[in-house]
Amino acid sequence: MEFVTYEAEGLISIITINRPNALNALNSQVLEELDQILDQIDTASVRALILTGAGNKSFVAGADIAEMSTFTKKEGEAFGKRGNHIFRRLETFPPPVIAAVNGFALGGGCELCLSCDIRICSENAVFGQPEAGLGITPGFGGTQRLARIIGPGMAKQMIFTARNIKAEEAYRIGLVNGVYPQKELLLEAKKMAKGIADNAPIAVRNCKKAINEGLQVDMDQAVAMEERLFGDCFETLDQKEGMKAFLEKRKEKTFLMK
Ligand code: CO8
Repeated sequence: MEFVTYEAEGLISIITINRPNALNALNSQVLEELDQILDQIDTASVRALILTGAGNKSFVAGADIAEMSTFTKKEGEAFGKRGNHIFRRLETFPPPVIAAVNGFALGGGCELCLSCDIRICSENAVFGQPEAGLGITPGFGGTQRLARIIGPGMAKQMIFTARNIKAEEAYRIGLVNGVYPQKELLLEAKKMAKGIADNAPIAVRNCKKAINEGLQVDMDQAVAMEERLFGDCFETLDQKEGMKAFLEKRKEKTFLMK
């Protein structure tokens, strides 16, 4: 692939958007390659995924403005649909996804990190939804996910004003979980991924599902869903192993995803 790379490191995998000449902007080809990478990942052998951008300036500086500039209504809607489909795949991807935001996360780039489970960033990261200044709305889920993550008031402020915010502000409003020096960012993402990978994968995936799907329904339905996913874990070998290790006062555990 030309613009997206994939590396596996044990139970952790890293996807890198690699189009540095355009600050990793998302054109149709980048989106297609991202979709193909998700197809190719063997979810049985990956316990946590990290998504980042190549270089130390930009995570993703948005959807490709040059490509979008001549779109018709129909093409605009189709491009939005394509991006939404891929971002939704990422959001519902079975293993958790950590966005390691290493610079600009603007427009579609901000939306890309919003579709990940967890966001951490480098000190030079900049977040924003500049679309209103370009004469469009966010089109890869930004109006929906930003409001759910940082609340509608702050999301509306960011989207209506099209003002970019720096890492510290992103941290203060809960858009990212941590801010690190650029050279430590990937290391921190890997540490977090390892912390996830050490736990029982069926349980972790059920937690992801319970949180994501529970937020879309009322509390009665949400707790009923949690009960099912909780019940699902019993009789797995990993539940036996996790509880046995506790009772035996044993720190080392082997989770087989069975
Ligand atoms: N699209 C295309 N090319 C880009 C983009 C982009 N989003 N961002 C940067 N580039 C290119 C520049 O054109 C430039 O190319 P060249 O060297 O050939 O001129 C190269 O990357 C380097 O960029 P700059 O020279 O501008 O670098 P600076 O350090 O001066 O500035 C900025 C960095 C501030 C990030 C600046 O590049 C910028 O403002 N970029 C655009 C950011 C933006 O507005 N992003 C939002 C785009 S809209 C969007 O994402 C909508 C998503 C939903 C789509 C739904 C479809 C229906």
